[in-house]
Amino acid sequence: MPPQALWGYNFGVSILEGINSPEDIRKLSVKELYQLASEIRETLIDVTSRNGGHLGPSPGVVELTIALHYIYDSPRDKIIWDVGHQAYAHKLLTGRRERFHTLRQLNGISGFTKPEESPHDPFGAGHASTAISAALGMAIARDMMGEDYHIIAVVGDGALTGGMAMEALNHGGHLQKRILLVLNDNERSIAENVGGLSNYLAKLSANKLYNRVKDDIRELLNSIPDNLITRKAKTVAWKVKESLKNLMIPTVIFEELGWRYLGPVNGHDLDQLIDILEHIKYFTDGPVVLHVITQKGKGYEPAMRDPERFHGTGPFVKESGEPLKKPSSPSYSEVYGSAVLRAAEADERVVAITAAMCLGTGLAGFRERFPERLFDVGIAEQHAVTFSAAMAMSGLIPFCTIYSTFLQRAFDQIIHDVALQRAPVRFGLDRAGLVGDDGPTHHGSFDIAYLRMVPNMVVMAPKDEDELADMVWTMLHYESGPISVRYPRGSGPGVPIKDEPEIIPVGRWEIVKPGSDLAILATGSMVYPALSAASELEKEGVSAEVINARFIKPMDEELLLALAEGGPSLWITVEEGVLAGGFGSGVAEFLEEKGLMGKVRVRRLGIPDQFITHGTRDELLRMIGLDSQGILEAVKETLWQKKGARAVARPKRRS
Ligand SMILES: Cc1ncc(C[n+]2csc(CCOP(=O)(O)OP(=O)(O)O)c2C)c(N)n1
Repeated sequence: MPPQALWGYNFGVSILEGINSPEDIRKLSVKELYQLASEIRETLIDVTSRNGGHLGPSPGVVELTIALHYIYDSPRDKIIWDVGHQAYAHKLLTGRRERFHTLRQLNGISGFTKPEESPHDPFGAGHASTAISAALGMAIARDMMGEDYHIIAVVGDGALTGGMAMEALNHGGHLQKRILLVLNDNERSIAENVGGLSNYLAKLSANKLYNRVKDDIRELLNSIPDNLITRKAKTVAWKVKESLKNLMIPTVIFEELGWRYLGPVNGHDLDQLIDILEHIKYFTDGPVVLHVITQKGKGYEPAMRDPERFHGTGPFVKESGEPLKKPSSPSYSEVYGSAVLRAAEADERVVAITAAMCLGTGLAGFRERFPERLFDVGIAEQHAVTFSAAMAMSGLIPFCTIYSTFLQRAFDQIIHDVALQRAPVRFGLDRAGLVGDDGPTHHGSFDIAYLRMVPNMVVMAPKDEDELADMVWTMLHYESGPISVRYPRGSGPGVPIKDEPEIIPVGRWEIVKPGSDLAILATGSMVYPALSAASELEKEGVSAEVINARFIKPMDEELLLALAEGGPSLWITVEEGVLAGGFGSGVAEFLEEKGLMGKVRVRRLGIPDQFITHGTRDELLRMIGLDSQGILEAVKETLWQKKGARAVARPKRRS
């Protein structure tokens, strides 16, 4: 019976509710496993419709997840999910069912795999293309320590475009360790997958002759009762099938690299999956690739229709798939995307580069308008940066647009290929600061620190949408070297955007509110909360100057000197980035260099030296004191501590 026909199968009682660990799955019949799959899908749709999340990746691998847990013995055997965004079914089956409704919420379970959450998550993830390296490292440890367990890495065809995955494939062929790489091929990254490799995978899965012969052999084997066929005969049949494959598919890249290639198999057909996984578990040694074909969003019509939008979604109406709340103002990503599009209209040398995040970075409009000038390089941030550097060195104007957290991957390329040769790459760092429910793997906490230390680099952060548009315009016209702008996730204060953008003089700050008792030097997303704190202080008779430190590098030294010489002697710096090596550190370094340390007391506010959990952006900002109330309290506390400061009410500590 084809699996689709079984989806509606219902035995009247919930099977999922009886699954407390993978052991419970092994007690079920295949028919019951299909019902389990359908219940899991319902739960995934239900919870993500309320909490948001990755609805696309997880429904696509429901049968695969069930089959893996049916055959392998987790947590003894290690299942490593690349990215970890497709592991929702895995979470449901590994003791996290009762907490699943807390997915991605503060104090709830994470949207990614996380060892501290469960022994069934042997390796944490969030960034792509790490699973094969992790599996190989684990295999070496297993063998050196004389242990015996199976290691399975589940990697998407998108993640396979990442350099790390390629490096590990190469190394894995050399090491010849027993690991299984399940290649989950849904022909998509977030958008359609790109490149020669994805074309090649499509050819592999479309090899009709091979697939037919393979299915015939399988059917033949299955038609013989188990008591009439020995394991040995089954193995011989498998070998015949393998030899046929090698005849019909001239070069299987994986095999050339030293991996045994099996598949492709239908990833929604539990019988087939169980059959082949069993074979792999008992009859193969060394590195094996199992090519599994799945459909993204399987079972949820809106996600199958628009997998790009549902890859990662906010809460939505279950029946229609429509977003639950429509933002009242355009997101920073959209503002950035429109500004880059405007730059492209003004100058035909402008090109945009994305590493598999076209929609997320607001470049979908650019893709539509100038498809030949938009380069999606796949999940390949390092390549994206060096590729952009060469474009810049050769006369183009590249806007290399990458989430802050993923640009971490390309740190050396930024230094070696961009900054060292002053290549005028324009960097757009989306989702800089806390991203909210995706949590610590995705927070853009480090970019101020990792960019401001690089010589020749300009680092900007806008206070609002209009300033972001001006900054993109400034980037278009800046040719002396690399220049970057960081902006947060979601919407800003919602200010109107001028018809004509303006160039901002590089290194020039802005005094947004004058004051005499203290100065708040805020950057980017922290300027408006600093202004609110300042107006509260005003009510208590404290006059705070608020400075929009829109250039983190170079800083406005003229303004800083004037402030140190004639302004208030208490400075509060505020940034949505790590304190270590951040903007506040830059201010302190400046004072030290100029011998002004004795004149000014600096208190730095920012992300403390710890990984911040998941939750809504507002909750997290509040938690670490980066909202207006937190700034207000920090100012009062500092004033209260400062010898000789004017009397202010002692701040109450927030729990
Ligand atoms: C280094 C890095 N860059 C970008 C991303 C954002 N991202 C998350 S999932 C994904 C697509 C992954 O595609 P694939 O591996 O095929 O898995 P699928 O979502 O199709 O199941 C991308 C680009 C990431 N997690 N890590």
